[in-house]
Amino acid sequence: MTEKVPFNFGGLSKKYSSFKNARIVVLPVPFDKTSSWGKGADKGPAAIIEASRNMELYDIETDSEVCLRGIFTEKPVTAKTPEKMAEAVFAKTLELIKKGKFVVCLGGEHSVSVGAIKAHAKAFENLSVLHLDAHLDRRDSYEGSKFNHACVMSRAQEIVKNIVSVGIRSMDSSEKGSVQGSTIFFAHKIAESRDWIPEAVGGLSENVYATIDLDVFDPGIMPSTGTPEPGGLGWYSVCELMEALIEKKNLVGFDVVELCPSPSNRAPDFTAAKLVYRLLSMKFHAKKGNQNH
Ligand SMILES: [Mn+2]
Repeated sequence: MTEKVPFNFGGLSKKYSSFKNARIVVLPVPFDKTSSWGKGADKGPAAIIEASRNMELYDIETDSEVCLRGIFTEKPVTAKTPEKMAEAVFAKTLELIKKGKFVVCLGGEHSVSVGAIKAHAKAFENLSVLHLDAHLDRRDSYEGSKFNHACVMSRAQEIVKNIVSVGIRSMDSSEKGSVQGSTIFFAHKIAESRDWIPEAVGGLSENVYATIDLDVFDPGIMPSTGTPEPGGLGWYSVCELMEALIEKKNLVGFDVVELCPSPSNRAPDFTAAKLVYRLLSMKFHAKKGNQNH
């Protein structure tokens, strides 16, 4: 008799995917109500989980198998409006943190991050946010909603004071006034220099939540997003930044959002899954990560 493999992140056996044994929880939030252009981010979490079942579970760079810490895949969080979604993600995430879990939220469109950021801000003192994105997402409201994906970082700014945005290469002129007090690393500046990583990490407080909109990557490797923008970051730039972050600070949780899967190209789904797994490998391998969380 072969054991039936459940639909979980990494395709793990029961031992490493049960809630009780898991240090890590993957929380799928298949939500796409406010996308402006390409729809389909609601199919993102399932595509990431499906791709993750085909990954090698040994991470070369950290010489580790983070799956041995246990990764539980939660039931998807659903809601009808972005406001209700923020509340539902907040409640679920906080509940998981209180049970000692490290939570990884999978979007869904970017508005799903609001609830996750709020929950981490409540659980961890003096939280700052590292925001990876092509878009600034600082409109106050968009298409009649304050919870539109284009406003997510304005809502985040109401929760945490310190936000560092990286990879930005698209914004509205109305957003120029909204960036005071935050640090922005524009993609064209990143392309010119390599000093930006210590600077970006240095601008964050000890406890950091990372929100990763996959369109931060160049569409060459990540074409499956609702609003792809040219001139994005490469795989190793993002990994290098996250490695420096995890070494120097306490990464308390993260989300990966905005995958709009395309059935004709599975590579971006795999890239998203691998990103999640690489970040977990870094986090639970790093000395600092082990001590603090
Ligand atoms: Mn974006």
